[in-house]
Amino acid sequence: MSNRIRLALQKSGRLSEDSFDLLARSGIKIRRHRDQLFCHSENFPIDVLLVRDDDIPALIMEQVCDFGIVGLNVLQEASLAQNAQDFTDRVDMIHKLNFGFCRLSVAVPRDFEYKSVNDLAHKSIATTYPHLLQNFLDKENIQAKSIGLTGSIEIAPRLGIADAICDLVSTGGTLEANHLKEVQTILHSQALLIKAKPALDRDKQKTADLFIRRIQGVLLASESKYIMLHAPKDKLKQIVAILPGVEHPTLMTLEGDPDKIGVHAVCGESVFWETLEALKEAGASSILVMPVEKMMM
Ligand code: PRT
Ligand code: ZN
Repeated sequence: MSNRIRLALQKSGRLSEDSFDLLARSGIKIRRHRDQLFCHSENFPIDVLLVRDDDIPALIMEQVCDFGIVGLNVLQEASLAQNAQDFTDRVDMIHKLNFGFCRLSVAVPRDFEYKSVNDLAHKSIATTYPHLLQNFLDKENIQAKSIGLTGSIEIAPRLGIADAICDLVSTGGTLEANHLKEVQTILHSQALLIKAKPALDRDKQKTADLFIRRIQGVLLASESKYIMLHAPKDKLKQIVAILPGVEHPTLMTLEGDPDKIGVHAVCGESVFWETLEALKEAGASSILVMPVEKMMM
């Protein structure tokens, strides 16, 4: 019985590079060839299927692949397009991945006088996300016409095809260039690691657990910082309380300086300049903050 698991990734697009980068940071080497749909890792029992992002939820649902990386926007649209219960029975969301950030928003021409969502009543809205849009309109109790388009949504109002659009936005540059303004956010999205829910056989499950631990380790490490400082003994409690996300710091005696103590800790949250200033204010000195490369709890 093979212990190899199969991962579906976007072949080429906004999620591809970050997805491969995440695998590389997890120590998983993948040799990619141009135009190849299937590639293998030499140092981890994983095979990668390269597809369009829209196909990834179905590949997981049908257990063609064990894992996938896809935007929440695509996942939720797919879920609403199916029987939602059936979908949640078959697809598990494992982790947010901290890349592919965007939002699904309604935008209208700049001269459209928009005061509230009620202004969308009886309007036509062009989108590639008809289910997410309809779900939003239903919740808001708005009757509007959804027009399904597959690309270049942002030019629909200028062509007279629709009054408004519902599309992904990240910087807002595309809306700006097309004289549109964002008026309503429907969904905040980022890339997710998803998994087929049904149980795997024992050997594959071992690989799957190892894979998830690797990904978690990378995410944990990228959010964490290692901090070292010297603290006056009588200020120790106060200084440790300032360290973000630290429960059990390591304390060390300092040779030749009996009034101070060395503090080493992994901060599970961001360490800002303001944190360093607060530490200094509280009496800390020789403060050093370093990135964490790998982590396993
Ligand atoms: O060929 P395939 O189907 O795989 O790719 P695709 O063209 O459908 O998707 P792709 O590569 O454009 O996006 C893949 C995923 O990246 C999306 O499903 C989102 O989860 C995520 N993502 C993040 C984005 C954006 N940011 C984004 N800005 N997807 C699309 N856009 C587009 C948006 O549609 C609009 O045209 O970028 C434009 C707006 O960008 P700004 O920066 O001008 O606001
Ligand atoms: Zn797509």
